[in-house]
Amino acid sequence: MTPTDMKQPDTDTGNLTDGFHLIIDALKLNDINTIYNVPGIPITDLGRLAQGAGMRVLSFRHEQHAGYAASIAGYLTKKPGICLTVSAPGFLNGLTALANATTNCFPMILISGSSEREIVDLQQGDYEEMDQLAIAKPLCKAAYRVLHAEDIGIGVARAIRAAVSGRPGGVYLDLPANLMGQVMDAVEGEKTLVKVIDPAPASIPAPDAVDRALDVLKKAERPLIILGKGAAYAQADDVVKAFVEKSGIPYLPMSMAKGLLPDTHPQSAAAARSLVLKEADVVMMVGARLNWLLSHGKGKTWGDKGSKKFIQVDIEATEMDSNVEIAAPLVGDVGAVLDAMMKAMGDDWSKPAEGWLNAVGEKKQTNLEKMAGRLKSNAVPMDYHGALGCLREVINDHPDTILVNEGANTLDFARSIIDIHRPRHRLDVGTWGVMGIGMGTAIAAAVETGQPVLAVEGDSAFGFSGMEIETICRYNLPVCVVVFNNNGIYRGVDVNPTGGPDVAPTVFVKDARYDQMMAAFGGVGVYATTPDELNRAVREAIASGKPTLVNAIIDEAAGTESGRIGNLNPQSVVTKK
Ligand code: OXT
Ligand code: ADP
Ligand code: MG
Repeated sequence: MTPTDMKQPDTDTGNLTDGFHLIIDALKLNDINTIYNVPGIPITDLGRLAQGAGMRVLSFRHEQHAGYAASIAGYLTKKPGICLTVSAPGFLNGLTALANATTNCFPMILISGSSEREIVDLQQGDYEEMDQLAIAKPLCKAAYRVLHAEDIGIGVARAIRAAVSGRPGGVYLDLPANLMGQVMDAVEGEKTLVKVIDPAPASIPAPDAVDRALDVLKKAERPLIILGKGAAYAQADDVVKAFVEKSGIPYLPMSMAKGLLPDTHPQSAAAARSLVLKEADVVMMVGARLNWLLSHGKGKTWGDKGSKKFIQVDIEATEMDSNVEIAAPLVGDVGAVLDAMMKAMGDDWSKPAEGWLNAVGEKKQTNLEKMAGRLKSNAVPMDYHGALGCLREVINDHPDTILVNEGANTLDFARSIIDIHRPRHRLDVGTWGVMGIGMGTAIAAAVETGQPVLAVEGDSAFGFSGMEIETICRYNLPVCVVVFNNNGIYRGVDVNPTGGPDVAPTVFVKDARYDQMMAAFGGVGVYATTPDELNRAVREAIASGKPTLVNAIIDEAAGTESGRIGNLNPQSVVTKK
């Protein structure tokens, strides 16, 4: 059915509207113009009518990827990304992405159609029966259900405000099937819509908190700034750069904060990570949490217990003291806080002592030199350094390209090897280290920014969302996927110790032709065995903007267990005879 031959609800008369139209009008009124979805009962017509009303409606092959796309759209735009699903199974497929959005502080709204309340609540076995609201609640920031057409405007407004205000996150909006068809007077309906005024009100730090933080920072002998993806999300790029440069303090970017200042910036301490974490005496966290990625702010990564003071800038007050004592909490928006700090610093701010800057510089130089030699590797089959060395040059030459990255070795090597030059140009597995974000993230990055996208994917990681390359081809998006094909998870060399017919649990089909998958959907598929072939294929993809998949053959023995986080694997101590 096309929008033209669909039964147009009585809105043709101009007097009536219905749930479908009110939902679309409520979103559009709030400048939300893109929906990431998988169609089906009861939301198929919602997608059709939304497209008919001028919205961009992108259909995926699986809701999880529509959800990841919506969440990254939210991260990139500061407006909630919308994922639309059918009831029970579709809703559950979208839920991983909703929970991931909440964990990563990305604003998104999962809108799911649902079955009839009267039947669900009596557990009478409705089509796709499930109490979706109850299931969503613990996994998101807020969850709402709308039962009456006249409440759609308020429901959408509440969802938007909950997603973007304060610490952003995932919101669930439950829309039962019979809501869509409810009819009401069009003029009255329009009056029920709500334009959300100032959805994320500015959050300004208290002046005494600024003075306290400045006091701590002034006394530092070996200060360090850590920039996290909250700082990138804030889109206060100029203020962040000005503050870092005025302070003269070395900074460490968390993975998705790379590019907030270009990775080539002289104050970047990325290549001196272990030294700065251990040696710094005052650490200023800016939109970053002291979670597992920072060893919870304690232990041997951080040197002697009690030897450090933390300043923390975060929009969420309860983040303070979550792992260690925060000597100077600065609760507020990154932009507002750093602006206030700069004003308070005045014109006579003294930069950190030479001794500290030199120590950081020397460590950095040693690591950069160590790396530089390995990046020239021309080994065939390729090792990670040889393959990533050439992708690093491609990004240096095309700094507007957005890098999407997942895998284990593929992730960890790419993070340190590929320099990022622009804010929000590196999107990855985030706080959970979740595999499967790849294609959804790449699609949303291309759709929301119009920039070329390079997705560097482990072969396992790619498999989680690989079918979405059809979506990439269908919408003709400028996405180049490079699959680092090492025949498995971490490595392709494990063997079944019993000698039985099954391969080891981490091993895939050898020499799989991922490139032919892309060709099957009309995209460009390239099989690359050398850094030269890889380099050429990716440059051509960026120049042409055509959907491309490069199957990059990597030495199956080159990786290590879990990349750089192998220490998190529990080890069996029992030897069975
Ligand atoms: O200072 P030192 O000397 O220590 O050196 C550091 C830096 O200073 C230096 N450095 C540099 N040197 C020179 N030049 C430059 N530019 C430079 N930059 C840095 O390098 C070192 C290291 O620096 P780094 O990387 O910054 O520091 P480090 O110590 O690594 O940082 C610690 C962490 C924790 C911050 C960092 O490691 C990190 O961010 N890690 C994230 C890890 C992560 O999230 N991993 C993904 C999960 S792994 C696992 O769970 C996987 N699964 C299971 C699974 C998952 N995840 N999800 C789902 C839904 N289901 C299952 C699976 C299935 S991975 C996986 C698939 C894997 O197989 P693939 O085929 O996809 O991938 P391959 O492994 O390639 O086969
Ligand atoms: P990373 O993984 O890069 O270290 P995290 O996701 O752990 O980053 O932390 C991001 C933090 O940024 C969260 O605690 C979140 O509350 C905070 N945050 C998000 N947006 C803002 C903002 N505009 N201003 C200040 N803090 C923010
Ligand atoms: Mg692999």
